[in-house]
Amino acid sequence: MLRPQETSSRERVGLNGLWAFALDPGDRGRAEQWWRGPLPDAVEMPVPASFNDVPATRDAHDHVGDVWYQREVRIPAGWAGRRVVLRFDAAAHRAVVWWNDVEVGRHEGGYTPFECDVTEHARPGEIGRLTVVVDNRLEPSTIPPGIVDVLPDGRRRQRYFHDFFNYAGLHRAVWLCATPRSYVRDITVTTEVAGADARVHYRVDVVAGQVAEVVLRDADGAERARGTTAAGTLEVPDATLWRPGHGHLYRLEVRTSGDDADDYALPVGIRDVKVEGDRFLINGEPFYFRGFGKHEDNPVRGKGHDDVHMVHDFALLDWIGANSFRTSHYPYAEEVLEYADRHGIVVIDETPAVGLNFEIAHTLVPGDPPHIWAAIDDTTQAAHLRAIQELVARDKNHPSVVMWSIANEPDSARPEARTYFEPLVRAARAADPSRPVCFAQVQLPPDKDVMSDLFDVICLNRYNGWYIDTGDLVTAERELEAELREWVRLHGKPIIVTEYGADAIAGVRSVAAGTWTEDYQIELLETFHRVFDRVDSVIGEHVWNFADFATGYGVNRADGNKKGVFTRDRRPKAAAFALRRRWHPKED
Ligand code: BDP
Repeated sequence: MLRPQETSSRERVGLNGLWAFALDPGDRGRAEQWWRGPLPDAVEMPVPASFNDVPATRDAHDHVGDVWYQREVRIPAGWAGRRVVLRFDAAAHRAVVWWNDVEVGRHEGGYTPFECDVTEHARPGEIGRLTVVVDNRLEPSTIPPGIVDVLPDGRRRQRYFHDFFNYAGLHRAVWLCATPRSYVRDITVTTEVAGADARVHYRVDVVAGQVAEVVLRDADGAERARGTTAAGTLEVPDATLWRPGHGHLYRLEVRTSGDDADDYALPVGIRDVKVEGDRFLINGEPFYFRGFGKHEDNPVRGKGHDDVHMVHDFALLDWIGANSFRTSHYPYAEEVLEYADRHGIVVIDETPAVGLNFEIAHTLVPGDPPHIWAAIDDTTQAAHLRAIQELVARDKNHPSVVMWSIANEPDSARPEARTYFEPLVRAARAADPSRPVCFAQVQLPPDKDVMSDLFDVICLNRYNGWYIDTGDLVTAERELEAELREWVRLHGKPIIVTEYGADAIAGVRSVAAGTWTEDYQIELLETFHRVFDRVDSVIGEHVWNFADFATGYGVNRADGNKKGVFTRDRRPKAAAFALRRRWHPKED
């Protein structure tokens, strides 16, 4: 699905700002048809933002179920005869949308966009009432999965098996867009590097019309290649490549034919990605991943996208010398990928399939969650498949995205895991044959894992010295090295350690380096680094985590997860300086 754009044929109006908002703990809204009039007892809620922490009440923070958003929208008078759609960049996790009294769309999956076509309902020049109900419940059949318990007093309690807070709501931008009736629905671009030259393969999907021309321009606007068909290959002699640290972008301008022609411009980075033996090649050059698993997480706004925080995070990545990150554990806002494209930051793009793991479920939630492979069924797998397809459909054209991670820490030891994942890996490859596919593997010895051979790169989340051999970095170093060498022996594939780290409370220091201190965090990272430097097949290190982040309640979490090398408000812990010395060896 293409991002909304302003072009000669397209307009977009941002619907961000303050909306009317109501929690619906008693499930009254759907029964009473709240979309038919003003929301009862509404408060004001900023969009985009996760709703949970804005009102400063426990009820909002812990709410489980529906919340309602509403605002008035004027359709510009000049939009007569145009196709008009509402575009939600995300609604976590399930949404239904009404324009006045008419339902115009619904979507499940909290981190991918959807459109509602209101052409037939919205009259140019008139004001309409836009109502959205967003349900934040996670069930065994959703991605990510969860369980909702109904307590004896009638309240609901949400359990989930992932270690970040279940922020929800309209936490990304909402748009009102106009296109011609005949319009460009989708563009797919893949690029191939051949020596100094390159090929740009493209495919344009037009609704009720035809492609007139496709023009590839360089950053200075100069035309580099041209086509006149809906699909084809553009030859680009002496191409300037997109590469890590250099986000060079071309523009693919697509125009349709006819009086009411559409026009769309897609940024294109020319690069190719391959796995060869135990190397990860970008444009034929071995690439070493330095960076983090991140989260979209900030005080008050939760997962609400914000350009200020985004640009600041990228500035800190630059300061520390990171060249890459993983969108753990869900697709991030499209603005983030566009920024990474422009600045040459490499991204491992992850689906929201996190928490498909019984062992971890046990440590994260009170009570006894059902065995994961018993609770998870074809419906979950179908939701997971949709999550993969929607991720690829949204992000396939971003040069920064070099690999798909289709899950984080699923239980990969039981035979059911292989049966469940095999078709999903096939589907990911079918959706995008141009990128490697991986999953982030939970701490599990290589001989116990039943599915890593299906994937291109071995991605390991390792907590030696933290969850395992806590406090004993001598054993951690020995065991980690032995394990990595076993992975090399069994698979011969490149290895990225996609998570390693220790919780550290900022300001807690110790000469004896106890757990939870800033000093132990550094020692643990350095222990891992010594091992990485000895094992040649390790081609990447992603520290867990970039910054401290909010989690659900838990006795092993102190106001959230503290494995950040920055605090939640982005102040560096001592580990940040240590990483900077490793990743920027020539600077102080
Ligand atoms: C890993 C998870 C990550 C957690 C991390 C931790 O992938 O989401 O936050 O452990 O426990 O298991 O800090």
